[in-house]
Amino acid sequence: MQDQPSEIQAELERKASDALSRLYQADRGDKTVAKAYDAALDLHTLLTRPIKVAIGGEFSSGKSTFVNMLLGQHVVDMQASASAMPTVHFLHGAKTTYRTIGTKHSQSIADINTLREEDLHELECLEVTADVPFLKQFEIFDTPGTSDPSRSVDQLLTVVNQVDFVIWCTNATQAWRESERRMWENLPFELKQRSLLIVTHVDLPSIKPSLNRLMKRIKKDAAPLFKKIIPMELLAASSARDKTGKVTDQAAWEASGGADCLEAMAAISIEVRTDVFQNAIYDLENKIIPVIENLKTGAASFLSYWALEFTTTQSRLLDADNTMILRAHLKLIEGALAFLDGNSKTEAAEAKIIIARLEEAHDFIKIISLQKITDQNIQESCTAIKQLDWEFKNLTMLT
Ligand SMILES: Nc1nc2c(ncn2[C@@H]2O[C@H](COP(=O)(O)OP(=O)(O)OP(=O)(O)O)[C@@H](O)[C@H]2O)c(=O)[nH]1
Ligand SMILES: [Mg+2]
Repeated sequence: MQDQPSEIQAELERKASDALSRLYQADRGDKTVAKAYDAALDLHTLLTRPIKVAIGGEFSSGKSTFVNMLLGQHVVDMQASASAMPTVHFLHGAKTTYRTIGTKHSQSIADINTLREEDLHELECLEVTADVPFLKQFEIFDTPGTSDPSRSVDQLLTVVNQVDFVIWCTNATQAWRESERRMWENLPFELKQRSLLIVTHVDLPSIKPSLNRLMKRIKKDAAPLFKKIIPMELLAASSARDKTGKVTDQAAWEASGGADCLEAMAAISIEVRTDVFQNAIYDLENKIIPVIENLKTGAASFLSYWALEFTTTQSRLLDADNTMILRAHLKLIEGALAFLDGNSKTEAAEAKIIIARLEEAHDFIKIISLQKITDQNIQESCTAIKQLDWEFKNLTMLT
């Protein structure tokens, strides 16, 4: 049976992760290893990055309501009028932060309500990070209304080059107007083929009785221009899930179009990634795995690894405090042991001696770290590390 794209994705992700940890422990002072490590890192990022989606549509078509529905909460609570808002770029972060991106400079903002409307007008974008699970999968660009005359350049056109697909919101009360069709015409063909058309406000009493007829008309005009067209009751979809995105009212979630919409977004996200599979497989087979299979073993590669890590640690510790010094020394030794574990397949005689010395020094520093920390025992730890370095540089004397 043919593997599903989601299974291929999981398998590639696992292989990229494995390769990354093997190469991380290897001697990255070696140019071939460093190159393979960078390739594995790029590959891992490519396979796991969030899919980027822009939300477009005319003035007041429900774009921001749709974004809040996806996020499960209002992340941007502003007093400024909607027409003054620039594009808002939502991405995942450990906490909520705001950053204004202007044509000339960017800056972090503690309280977005200190931004005046004229400041907002000058911005290219307002970047918002939030700890919302949905944002780990999708980055969102909420663009301001495209027929808003106060904005000279259509904001959607400025972000389309950065996104994987677009979700266009059209208001059911005047759905899929000629002005929308003309705007949509300007977008790249491939992007449109992956994009969704969301018909909002279908819960309104003026729309509900004739919804079937309306959808038939929209499908006739717009079906060839989108991947899928989905009618949505945005307010009902918002209240059908909790803050974490968990569905609390399944019937309402399905009836509102929320379930269809998220399913379609997940399918597009797989499709976008499928496009990188072939390159990913090629990179793994040609640039990464052969390097891993040829990783050098024994003392020579260890000594080059140690020299790099020792110098880096020493320079990092120049202004460090005492507890940091002890922790860094232990980490240096633990890293060296992990390196040998991953690379000394042949159990070279030197490797045995090196491992014994590393373990001895580790025990010694560990004991110090459990005592009351004084300048004197920090000094002893430094001496032990320097002694190790001297011994490794003069390894032939040891063997
Ligand atoms: N009844 C109903 N109201 C909706 C729906 N979607 C949005 N609204 C309302 O429509 C109004 C405009 O929605 P917004 O989300 O601000 O529209 P927008 O496209 O972001 O507007 P701009 O950014 O100013 O272009 C708000 O009052 C929403 O509450 C819907 O599906 N049903
Ligand atoms: Mg809006």
